[in-house]
Amino acid sequence: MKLHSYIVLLAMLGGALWVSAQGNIEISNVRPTLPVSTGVSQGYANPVLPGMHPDPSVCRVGDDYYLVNSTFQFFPAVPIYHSKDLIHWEQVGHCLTRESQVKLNDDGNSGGIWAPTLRYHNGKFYMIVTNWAHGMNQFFTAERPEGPWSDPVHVDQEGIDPCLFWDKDPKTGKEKTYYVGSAQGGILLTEIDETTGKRIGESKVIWNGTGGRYPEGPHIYKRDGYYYLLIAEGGTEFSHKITMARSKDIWGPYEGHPKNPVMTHLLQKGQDNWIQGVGHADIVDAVDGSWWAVCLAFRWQTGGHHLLGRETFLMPVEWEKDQWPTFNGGECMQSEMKCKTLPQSTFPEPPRTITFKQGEPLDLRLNFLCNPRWECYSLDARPGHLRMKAGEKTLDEKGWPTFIGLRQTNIEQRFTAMMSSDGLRDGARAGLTAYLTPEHHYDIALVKKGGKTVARVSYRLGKMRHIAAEVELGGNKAELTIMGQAHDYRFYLDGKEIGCMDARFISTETAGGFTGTYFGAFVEGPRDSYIDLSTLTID
Ligand code: 6LW
Repeated sequence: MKLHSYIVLLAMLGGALWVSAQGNIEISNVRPTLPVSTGVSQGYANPVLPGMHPDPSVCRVGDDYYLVNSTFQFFPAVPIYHSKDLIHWEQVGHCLTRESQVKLNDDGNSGGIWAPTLRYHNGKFYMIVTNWAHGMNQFFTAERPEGPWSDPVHVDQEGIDPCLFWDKDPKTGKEKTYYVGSAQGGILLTEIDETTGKRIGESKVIWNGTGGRYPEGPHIYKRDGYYYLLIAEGGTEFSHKITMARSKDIWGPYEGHPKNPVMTHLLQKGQDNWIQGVGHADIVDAVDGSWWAVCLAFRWQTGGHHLLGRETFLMPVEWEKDQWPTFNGGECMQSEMKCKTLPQSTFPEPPRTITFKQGEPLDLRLNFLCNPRWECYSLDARPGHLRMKAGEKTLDEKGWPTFIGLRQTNIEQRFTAMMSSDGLRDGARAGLTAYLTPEHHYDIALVKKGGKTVARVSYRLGKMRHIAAEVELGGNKAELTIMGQAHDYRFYLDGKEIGCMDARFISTETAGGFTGTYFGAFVEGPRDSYIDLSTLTID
């Protein structure tokens, strides 16, 4: 079947619904429902966005806050969240929902989309990002956070972790657009032509950081006549840190913050903290004049391993006029933050059970791997079900296996689906996976062999492939469950445990990369094999 995509812009009462349909699968950006205000203003829980939400970037429009994250090989790319208090976030869509914006097809684990920056300028949203699989640095614009977002403008500048900044030329009073990114071992600045993405003049390394490895993730702000540069150093692991410098001239020289690093947990006082790897921050001035930083960090589990990826955390920033800012009073972040906050405003929890209906857009939490092959997915084949057909790739391969999943967001979390083996041919495998990379995942799946169906628990650990359990199925239906816990994953067939495996072997420390665990449903094998999914439950 030929892949076709089109965009429909629909005017709706009280807002707009934007739908990009791919085959019969709709990826939509729906305006958020109104938040329920609780009015509380003391304390909050970190992370504010649990599960794989690294490299957060935040901006404010009036009293609304918006935030984006990296998504690597997952599609749609760059989720966009909305908040009224910086603590509670509701996803309003994805910035990149179509192939003309995001090509990921040749991409393996942790390639693709890295480190976006979100800004609001002159009545428009800008999202600039690195795509390793296609064209490197590029930016997109939108009138509304939920889109539609434009096609990319490619920026003629090497490097990663791009940020945009606008400033008036003091001599001419004309506005200039700057690109700042990480390249050549430092933080690189260049002026660009916003309409073409072409560089204007030379690019220059303006700061090398304080000597930590991988100076990266820069964001630039102007306050009280100073240009402030906020960056990450130390690499995105236990030695990660946030550092700052300022200058009266955007081109430098930059002097470092006297208290650098302004935040790190790589200190004695951070050694027993559950939260580690703090870095890659962005700051925002709130509507009440307070300042806040979002940053990434991870929560370790099972002996110094982390599995959920790098998550988004929030901390207060004190910033008096002409002074250097202080991050969280110079103290480490905690999972229970005790500080004055903006008046708190919550959103309804997303449903625990995801259903599939013809004509209804997919739940915004769901992702595919790379650019999906739309002919492998259908909402039309069987009402109330998502039919997933085996494609050319298996779960063990890079690229686009037939897969749909969502982030594991709690260390203790259960993922369940009801499956039937009716559509499976001999040699096919379909089920659920706790997935970090093509080489590191644990699966519970229905396998058809010699006319019989078994429920199989299997592990892929680098070069090792292991079948841990096979239980013959009585009928043609089964409820499969994966249960995440601090030290183990447990696997259940119709509520009965049939396998258990140490969590640490699919941790980032073991497997590497920048992503976090996804819970997904998949099918692989002979091309005429399929499964029909009616629900996916995460609780
Ligand atoms: C990102 C870099 C980083 O580009 O990890 O933590 C990389 N920081 O800044 C990928 O997320």
